[in-house]
Amino acid sequence: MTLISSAPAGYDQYRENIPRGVMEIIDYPSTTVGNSRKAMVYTPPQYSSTNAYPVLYLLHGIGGDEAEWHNHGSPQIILDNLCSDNLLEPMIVVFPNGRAMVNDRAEGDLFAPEKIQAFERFESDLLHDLIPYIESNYPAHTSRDKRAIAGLSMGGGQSLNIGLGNLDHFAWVGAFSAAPNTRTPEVLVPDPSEATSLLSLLWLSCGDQDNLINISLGVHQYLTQHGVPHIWHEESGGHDWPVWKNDLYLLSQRLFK
Ligand code: FER
Repeated sequence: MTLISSAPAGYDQYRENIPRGVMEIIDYPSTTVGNSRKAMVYTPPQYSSTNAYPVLYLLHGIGGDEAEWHNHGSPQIILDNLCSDNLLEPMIVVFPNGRAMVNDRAEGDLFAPEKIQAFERFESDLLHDLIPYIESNYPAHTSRDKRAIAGLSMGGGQSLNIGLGNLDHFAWVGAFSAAPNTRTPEVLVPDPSEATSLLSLLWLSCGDQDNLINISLGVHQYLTQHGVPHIWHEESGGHDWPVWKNDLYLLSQRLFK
């Protein structure tokens, strides 16, 4: 399926007098890395610990860390506005640090082999450390149909690798401008009929000026050939924040519905 749309003007602008969510920084113990790791967590407007919320894990790119979305993507404004317009299922959004190593800051040679490897290691940190922490410290639903994973570029590749590789954990998977860490389509989706029956949403998007677009196109073509329902959203733009913010706006309102 192809879908052409973009967010309306003002979608990422702070509005006065609407209920607001809260963005906070957490530390969680990681058995995978062997230390305490940081993440950011957004809880929605009118959040109450007596409710139960679905959770989106939203991942950053190779130049970022757990604060990248917060620093560049105005996610709390976008999500608060969507909530205020009744377009969003209230959800918790977790912004992890996808570089699972002791020094996980985005510094030095970002393409060094051990740093690229740390993006692979994150799968274990997410599944064994962060998700259990979130689900025991927040009023989070714990079933696969209430868990989503999405991300930009390096985090888009991670979302496909981890999400499609663990369909017992995730029913909702999204990749914005997926990077070369993306596994080949045959490895991502070895069993198209299983993926079709388990996925509630598979979202792929990329800017038409992005040098990495062939990676997304390759996955899109494979999915099309094998009859796996998905959304392919090619939009005008490059490897950049206007595209990713638009993608968050469009994807988030489809989740958990
Ligand atoms: C690469 C080009 C880009 C690559 C990763 C990226 C692992 C990631 C870009 C980003 O996250 O913005 O060759 O290899």
